Amino acid sequence: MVSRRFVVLFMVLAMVLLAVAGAYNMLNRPAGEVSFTLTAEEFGYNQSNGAPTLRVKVGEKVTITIVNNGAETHETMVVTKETLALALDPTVAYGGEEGLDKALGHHIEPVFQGAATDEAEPGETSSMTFMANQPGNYVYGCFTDEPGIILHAFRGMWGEFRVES
Ligand SMILES: [Cu+2]
Repeated sequence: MVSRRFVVLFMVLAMVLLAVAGAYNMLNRPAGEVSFTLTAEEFGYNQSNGAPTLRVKVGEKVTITIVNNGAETHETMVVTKETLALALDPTVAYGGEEGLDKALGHHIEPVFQGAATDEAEPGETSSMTFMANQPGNYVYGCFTDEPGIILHAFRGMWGEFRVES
């Protein structure tokens, strides 16, 4: 009886220790490198699952790769939520890339240096690598347009990108 109680107590203690060690490890995870691979199609990323929220730690070197499984050209850029808000405004989105640049007052730019892929044609893969050196809540999205039509981001092709301190 006593020994069984001892075993149970020992197991509980071991679980508590493991949980504490796990939490410590997570909180103190050294900044390193992290990579994500997303499929791109009309009109979303990882469409069957919805665009995932990507989380990184400040200071990490981030690689995002898109695999274009769609029938149109796609890309990805990490931008501010303000830029996305403009892209989601129909009066802007229906003007395509040109309309967005006009609304921004300049050509669209990534929020981190290098945080944009080249355009990927159907069947192609394209990557970006950048340093996530500023904490905050950003978004990634496709800011190309269908010929003469609207921005892909407006069609739902975007997701959250969080840089946690
Ligand atoms: Cu696209």
